[in-house]
This record gives sequence, structure tokens and C-alpha cells, in this order.
Amino acid sequence: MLEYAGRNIVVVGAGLSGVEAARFLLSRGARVTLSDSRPLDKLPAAVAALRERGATIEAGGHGIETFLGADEIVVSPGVPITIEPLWQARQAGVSLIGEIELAFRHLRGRIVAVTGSNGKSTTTTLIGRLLAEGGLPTQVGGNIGVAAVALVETSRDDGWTVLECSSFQLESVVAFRPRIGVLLNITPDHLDRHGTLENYIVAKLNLFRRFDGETLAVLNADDPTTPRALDLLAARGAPVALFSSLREVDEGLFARGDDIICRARDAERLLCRRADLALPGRHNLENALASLAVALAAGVGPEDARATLRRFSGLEHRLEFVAEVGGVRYFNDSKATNVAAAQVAIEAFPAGLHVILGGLDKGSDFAPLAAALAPRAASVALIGKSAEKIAAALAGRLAQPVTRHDSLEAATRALAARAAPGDTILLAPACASFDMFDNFEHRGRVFKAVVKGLTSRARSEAP
Ligand code: UMA
Ligand code: ADP
Repeated sequence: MLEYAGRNIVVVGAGLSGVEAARFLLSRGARVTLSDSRPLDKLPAAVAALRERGATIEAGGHGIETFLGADEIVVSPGVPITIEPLWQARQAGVSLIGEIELAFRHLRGRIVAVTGSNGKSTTTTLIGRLLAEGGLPTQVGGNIGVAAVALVETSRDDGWTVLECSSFQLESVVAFRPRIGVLLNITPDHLDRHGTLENYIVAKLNLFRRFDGETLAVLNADDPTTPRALDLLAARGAPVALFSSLREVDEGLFARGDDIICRARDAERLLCRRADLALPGRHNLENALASLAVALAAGVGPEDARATLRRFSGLEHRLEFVAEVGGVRYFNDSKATNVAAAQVAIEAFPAGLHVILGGLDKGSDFAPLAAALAPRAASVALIGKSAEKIAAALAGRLAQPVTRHDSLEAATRALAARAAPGDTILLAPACASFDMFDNFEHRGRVFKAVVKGLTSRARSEAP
């Protein structure tokens, strides 16, 4: 449905995605109803402007009749497609798409879509930099915080749009077929929304369902879901580039000693050195390999790519170095909102590590953290609603002290008192933040403020 004039489109959810989708559809002449479960006074100010432009606002709940009367429904990522009114509308044959699908219909130029349980924002940003600094007109958005549909007007036929795609967004794609698709990894996350790991995997693999001879899939050779993705892509005759941080691959990118190498049709090219990557940890090597695979496919030269890699120091709240106080180094990995992310963050450090864990549980199994902590953790401080559950998962599996605290500040101060010079203190909660904070950024900022407080106290106490 590319023509919207006079058509009755219902947009569900009045957050960032819904507001941008409604704005776009109004500009194309659609009759728009914006439906949200929250009451009117809790909706963003932008909703009033949409009403002035002719949108009907349905607040405080979703009317089944509204949905059944739609020519098409555009759903925001945070709204599960299984809620009753959406289910009924689908049963009645009403077309349902996500905001990413809407954007895809209209974006000009080529799209790179990046998904995975962890590393999406880092990789999306790095790909954006590699393409832009390699001379290609580039814009970046999606789950990273800019609704994809807001990029339509600025998209160019000769340009690239790099989209971070969450499982929520990929649940509601239909014809979505980016030029390049990256799947970094799949580990359990968002099980509270998807119900089962299988549903979550199916949503992620939606990325590749329309791939063909014109597209490129970039896959992690070491991820357990990759064979499934490879089967799907082989059945569609779609080319694949693999990357691996652990071994050499036949077609794709890998590390050999200090060298980062691209192998294609039996020919090898030295792209750069590991030392060119400014970011720590094996997981960041994977993010860099995936990003390089995309950049090379898009036509960026290795010299430009190397220069960008050297400059890229990562994103705030992702293994971010905060400060060194009294010989103790502090790292903020507030974005480690699931177990796998916290695990790789912990594994990026040697022994002498004190870790702050806990927050809002998303239905996770915390047992895998014990194996990562045991060889290197000097102690663990627990916060938030999941503290008891994490304590139970670690019980009897760690020799080191595990303590509980009422606030992030109390946990940080307790670890600061315990740590010896040369040690590291890491915030990598393995949980969402909403039990104690507005979001992971807020949690990270609070942590950094507490550390800054320690810095000034250390200074004032210096002889
Ligand atoms: N709502 C309903 N009915 C429901 C449920 C929710 O009307 O049954 C309404 C809420 O009342 C609210 C609106 O939906 O007003 C919120 O919509 P939304 O949750 O889709 O949020 P947006 O503001 O549109 O932001 C979304 C993404 N949010 C989610 O996926 C939860 C943002 O990712 C994304 O940056 C943005 O679109 C632009 O693409 C955030 C996120 O947390 C950062 N993503 C998850 C993650 O990264 O783990 C997947
Ligand atoms: P996402 O957007 O998928 O949440 P981010 O780039 O924001 O990914 O990183 C989130 C967290 O996940 C980081 O704080 C880090 O601990 C971890 N992480 C980053 N890249 C990877 C990766 N490739 N594999 C596993 N964990 C990763």
C-alpha cells in the first residue's frame, strides 16, 4: 500500500515510533488514528500537534472497532502483536505492519539492518561511521533511538541508511529486505515479551526471510543459531559473509594472531591489525569484524576503514572507562541489560574484578554468570529486584563475597571500600534498569556521578 490518500490507517503506540509514523502518514494524505493504552495526559506533547494536523487520538485503551475498521495498522515495537485487539484485527484480515516495514516501503537508497541480542548499537554506530568516513552519504537510526520512518525524507538514492533492528521490530516486518543484513548473535533476552526462545529466534530470523541473490547476509560463524540462518539463506540462494573471533573462515573475516584478514574466493587480504581496534574485549572484535564486512561490501576502502576503526572509542554506557581512583579502575557497562552482555563484559577483565549486578529481571537464568565470575571476581555487589534471584544462582558457586545493597550508590561505595589498588570495579547489571531508574542511561549516569564523587573525595583527602 504505497498510496495513503484517504485511507484509514491506525497507528498503535504514541511513543517515538508512533508519533513519527503518524506524522509521516499525515504528510502522505492518510486519515490517521493514533491509539495508545495510556491516558491522554500521559502522552507526549507531540500528540497535540498531530491532532491539530487532523489525526484522531484514541487514548486510554485500544478500541476493537477502531482496529477492525482500519485499512492498515502500523504497530510500534513496544506493542506486542499478540494483544487482543491486534489479534482480532489480524484474524479479520486487516493488514498489520511495523514501523520498520513502513519506513522500508519509502526509504530511498540502500539499507543495512543490524540485529542480534547484543552489540547492535555499537555495530550500527561503527558501520555508520565507516560508511560516512568512507565517503558514502549515510544516515543511522532504528532501535538506536531515531525512528526509521523519520529518515525517509532525508534518504537519498545514492545513500545508505543503517538501521538497528530489535526483535520487537522484526516481529512485524512483511516485505522488509535490506541490501545487507547483520546478525551478530542470539542469546536469551526479552523472554517476557516473546514467551519462548524459539519465538525470539524466529523474530530475529525474519530479517533474512526475503533475502535473495542481490543481498548480503553477514553472520557470526560461532553463534549457535547461524546454521539455521545459513539453511534459510541457502534455500533462497542468498550470499553470505561470515566473521569469527575464534577461527579462520572460508569466506569472510577473522583474526589470525595480530592480523585481521578478509578471505574471499581463496584470496586473502590483510585489512588491519587488532591493535587498530580501540575497543576492549572479544565481543568488540566481533562487532568490528561484522562492521568491516559491511563496509567492504559497500565499497569503503581498507585505508579509510582502518582510520575510522582507530578513532572509534565506543558508546557511552558500553564498557565505558569512567575513572581511576586510588589505583582502582571503574567501568560503566550499564547497557549490559541481559546475562550474555554482562558475561562478555566480565570476561573482558582479569582477576581482581568487583562487579555490580542486579535490577529488573526479564525472566533470565543467571547461572551462566557464576562461571564468568569464578576465575576473576574479587567480590559481587547485588542491587534491585533481582538481587535474591541472582544470589540464589551464585550460591555455593563463588568463593568470593556476595553482598546486597539498597542502592547503586551504596553498592559502589561498598566495592570501593573493598577494592585494592590494581583492581577493577564494573557495573554490568545483567538486568533492565526500570525498577530503580528511568532507563539504562540514567543508571549509568548515576554510577558515573558516584564515581566522580569518589574522585573528588580522594583528591580532597590527598596529603
Ligand atoms: N503502548 C500501547 N499499547 C500497548 C503497549 C504500549 O499503546 O499494548 C504504548 C505506550 O503507552 C507508549 C507507546 O506504546 O505510549 C510506546 O511505544 P514503544 O514502546 O514502541 O516505544 P517508542 O518510543 O516508539 O520506542 C521504540 C523502541 N522501544 C521499544 O522497542 C520498547 C525504542 O527502543 C526505539 O529507540 C524507538 O522505537 C525508535 O525506533 C528502545 C528499546 O528499549 C530503546 N528497545 C528494546 C531494546 O533495545 O532492548 C527492544
Ligand atoms: P545492543 O544495542 O544490542 O544492546 P550495545 O552495543 O548497546 O548492544 O551493547 C550492549 C552490551 O552488550 C554492552 O554493554 C556489552 O556488554 C555487550 N556486547 C556488546 N557487543 C557484544 C557482542 N558482540 N556480543 C556479546 N555482547 C556484546
